[in-house]
Amino acid sequence: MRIGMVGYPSYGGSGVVATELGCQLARRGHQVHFISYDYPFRLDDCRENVAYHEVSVPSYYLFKYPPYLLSLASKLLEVASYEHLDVLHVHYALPHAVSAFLAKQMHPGRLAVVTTLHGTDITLAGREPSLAPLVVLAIRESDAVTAVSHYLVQATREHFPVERPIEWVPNFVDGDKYRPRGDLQLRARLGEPGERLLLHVSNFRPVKRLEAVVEIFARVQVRLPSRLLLVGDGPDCPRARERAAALGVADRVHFLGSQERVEELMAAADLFLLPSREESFGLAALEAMACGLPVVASRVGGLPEVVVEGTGYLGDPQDLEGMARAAVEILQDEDRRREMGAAARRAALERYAAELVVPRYEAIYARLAGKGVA
Ligand code: GMT
Repeated sequence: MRIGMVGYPSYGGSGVVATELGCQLARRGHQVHFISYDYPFRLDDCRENVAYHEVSVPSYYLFKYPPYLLSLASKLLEVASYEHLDVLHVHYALPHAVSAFLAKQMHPGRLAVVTTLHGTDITLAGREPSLAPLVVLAIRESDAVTAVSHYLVQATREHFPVERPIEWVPNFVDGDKYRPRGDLQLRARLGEPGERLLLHVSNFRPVKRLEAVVEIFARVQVRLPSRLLLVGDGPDCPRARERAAALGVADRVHFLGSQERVEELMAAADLFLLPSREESFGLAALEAMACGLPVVASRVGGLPEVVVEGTGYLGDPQDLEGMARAAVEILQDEDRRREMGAAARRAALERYAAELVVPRYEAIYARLAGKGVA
């Protein structure tokens, strides 16, 4: 099939899913057209059957704000028409699904639109009164709507009561790429022998509670020699640095910035921390699990669907001491930590392996094309 794939190109869960899904589909022989304002993060890993179409936004003296939503809509129309797309798959409701709706209105034939809801488009940004009606429009007018966890299906139904099915298609992980590696050289570069390595990967937004990550680590490192690796970047970076300094752990907290080969860092670490305030799924936790890491996280949103019994610990987001205690318990018994890590990989692949999930998207595309919507 010929598939248009729209997502945020930068560091962030929904963009990663869009790119990884496009690559998986391309490997399965589909023609995938990525459409965005920048070259998608992680797209370097796949080249065959893939094209990238850049959206440029005109500047004009009356445009105080660049009209990205409109430029994206025009680009979607162009790519859909000239590349004869069978389906357009947009990730994150705002503004992508709204642009897709406009493209569909302008398209001379029929253009099938699949919208995947990722989380904050429903739970945070999408609830802004100025934006909520557009989320309703996106949900109502897409030909298929999917959400990445049962929690998000439910949250969407509760907050946007639109009469239409919302299908559960969870996020997925490539178990060949995200796997335990035993890379002792990398491990030796990251910490001293005998030290435990705690890892957090995110876009450092307030919802991730980066300061809580540092606080948990500060409590762990007084009980066990350890280091904290922070991968990613975002607005909460300076505050986390300040917190680390205030807690006297700055020399043990390493800000590694955005990393292309995050799977290698995951495989070299011992435990993954994700004490988020809100998390519709927790893709980074899933990837860490596939690399054989136990996860200590908040019991919020869709995380209990991912971090299941025996693969880590889920605590009250406010109970940082509880999360620190759980991390120490896991880290101080290496046999138990390894067992949990192995269970985490098994759990990740049993439910969320790419081979299980990607065909579900293909089935949706085929269904829409078959219905004559495409
Ligand atoms: O919070 C992020 O990491 C960014 C955000 C996004 O849309 O880019 O992530 C959301 O989508 C991810 C992929 O489906 C989910 O794994 C994250 O749980 C979700 N984030 C939140 O719900 C806060």
